[in-house]
Amino acid sequence: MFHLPILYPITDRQLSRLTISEQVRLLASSGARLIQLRDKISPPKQFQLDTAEAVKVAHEFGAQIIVNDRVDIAQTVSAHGVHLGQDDMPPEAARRLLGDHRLIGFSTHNVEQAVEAAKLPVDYIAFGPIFPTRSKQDAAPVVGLEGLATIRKAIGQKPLVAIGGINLKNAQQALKAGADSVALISALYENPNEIPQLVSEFLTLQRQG
Ligand code: 3NM
Repeated sequence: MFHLPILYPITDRQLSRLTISEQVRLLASSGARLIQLRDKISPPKQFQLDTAEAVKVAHEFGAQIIVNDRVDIAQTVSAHGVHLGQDDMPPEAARRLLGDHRLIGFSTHNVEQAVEAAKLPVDYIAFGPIFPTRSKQDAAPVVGLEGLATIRKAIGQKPLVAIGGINLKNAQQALKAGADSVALISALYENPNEIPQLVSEFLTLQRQG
């Protein structure tokens, strides 16, 4: 089974005011091992170019890259995998395209979706938003730490990422409630100079399971 690193940073061009590869360099050189490239604004051509560059940077540091939404882009840049939402290409179809050696992550927002996801050919399940978030425009209702604990029980051993409003103050609680990993956007990018320090602090968190 895929082993999720405890920290799962996601890029954000607006919040960080950095290019995708600048973000990846800062994150990977500070110890992040798995990074999701997310860019809801750039046209596909730009995202493709940025992603190709970011994959090269990640390789320098031995970090793995997951591409948000775009199975085709993940494939052409030989990313480690793709992260899909409920309205993206279904995971079974993505698995047929990507084969068994690439990672597929899948977003879920309630118990039904998570239980369904656990039966799909996905390597990890993301669940959220755990807390209120301003980084996703069409975020589902907040599920809370209780919701997270329920999902942990419902999906057995499947690798689980908590997402939405996670920061240094509440990350340990999310891990205690059963997450294997915490996904972060806004907690990382208030001040790009602080990214290395923040990554180090998040990396001191302890998995509970
Ligand atoms: N997905 P922040 S919440 C990208 O609930 C994303 O699936 C979510 O950003 C989900 O760490 C979210 O700034 C935004 O709250 C996470």
